[in-house]
Amino acid sequence: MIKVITYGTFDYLHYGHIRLLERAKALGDYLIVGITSDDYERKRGKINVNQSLMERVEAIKRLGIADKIIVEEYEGQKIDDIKRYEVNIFTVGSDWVGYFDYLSEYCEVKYLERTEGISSSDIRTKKRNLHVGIVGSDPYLEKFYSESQYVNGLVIDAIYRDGQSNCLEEQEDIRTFADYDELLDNVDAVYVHSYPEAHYELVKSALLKGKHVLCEAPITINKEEYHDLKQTSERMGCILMDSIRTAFSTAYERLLLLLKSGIIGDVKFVDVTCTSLRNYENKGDKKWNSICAWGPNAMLPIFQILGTDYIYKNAICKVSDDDELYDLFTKIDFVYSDAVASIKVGQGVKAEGAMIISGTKGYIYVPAPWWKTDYFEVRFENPENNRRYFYQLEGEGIRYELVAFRNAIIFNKKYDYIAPSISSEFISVIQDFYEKNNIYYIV
Ligand code: C2G
Repeated sequence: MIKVITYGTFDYLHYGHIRLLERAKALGDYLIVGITSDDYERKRGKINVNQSLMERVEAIKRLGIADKIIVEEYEGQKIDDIKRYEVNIFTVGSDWVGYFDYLSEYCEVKYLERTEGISSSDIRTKKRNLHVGIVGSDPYLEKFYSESQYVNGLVIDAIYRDGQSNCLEEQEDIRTFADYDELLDNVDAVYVHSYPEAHYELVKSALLKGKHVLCEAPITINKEEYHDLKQTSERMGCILMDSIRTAFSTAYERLLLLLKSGIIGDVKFVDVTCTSLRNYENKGDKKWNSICAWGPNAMLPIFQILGTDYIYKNAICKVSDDDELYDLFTKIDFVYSDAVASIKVGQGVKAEGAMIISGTKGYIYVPAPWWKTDYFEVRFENPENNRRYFYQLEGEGIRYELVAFRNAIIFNKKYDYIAPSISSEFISVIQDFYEKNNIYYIV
């Protein structure tokens, strides 16, 4: 018996895949098909796969060509599989010529002509190419736009600048709109950066026109306005999503899962610091103060780990001399019935941007800049038991955030990376800052 093995993603199975599988089967008597797991896809940079592993397995199963289906989960697994299943021939399409020559040490390697004119990414893009507009003037939008190039099925092709910068001006495929309503008439969705005080009106206008919204957190600086926007998004059947890249980083997601497994026991203390020295080149532009620029990101792990039912908070702010609503630095302690948490955020002060989560059995240390980390350590009293975790994070998590936004729109997924109750609590804390409720000011 001649055993043949081949691997693939097989997203939206098409005739290019089927022709490959038919020719692979014809090379021998028994065909093993390895389908890449969702996790391994993301690890190897394929972030646009729309169908789940099970959907892709089912599609291959229904073809009836494969004698055995396996899941490819890690780098190097092909060698293990070839040995384990005593494979005679490895085959793959010609777009991979040369890439798998190393396998010839274990079996024959054959590259089969790729079928031209069809690909999963074309199918994904044709299925739905969302036109997205961006609102704002911050230099960050350059990075946001470049990251969007990695995402199938979504194109940023419109901008409304609300400040004095000329960001993205050199991008020919981005149309500049002087009127926000006109931009909304030409897109399916918007990414609102702008600045916090302007968010409510910008988001409301978009939702009322049936546009989906990804908004740089905080979505508003007033709890009642936030609930109004959430109700409007429900009524209009639109997605309203917080933009906090950390929520879409694999390392951060896995850290939360490890905590839930009890790896460090009961969490008793969470200490989070986020700072960056921002100088505003365009003086006319509205500024993001510290509590808005970093507050949601810093509060995210605290509310996701300990919840939002803290007994009280103690906030200390150092505001700038010429603008009492611009906090250079804010420290907030959240006191729970059986735990305490602390955030330190600053746009005018530099500190070590680490996160430490302390438990009754050990603690988790996330080095700076924790908010875009690909690495963390679980540490115990006996250092020999310490564990280190690494998860690739491309582009600070922006592309994963855009994939989640696109999928939420296309598949009408209600899966909230950030629960509305948590968004609402960020905003409540920020509203207290603006309304000077229970805030101690260092003058
Ligand atoms: N293929 C093809 N013609 C196409 C598209 C794909 O022959 N028009 C082949 C690919 O060359 C590959 C298989 O079909 O052999 C599956 O393609 P994909 O699902 O795109 O996955 P890919 O990542 O290319 O698979 O580690 C090996 C890779 O997983 C190979």
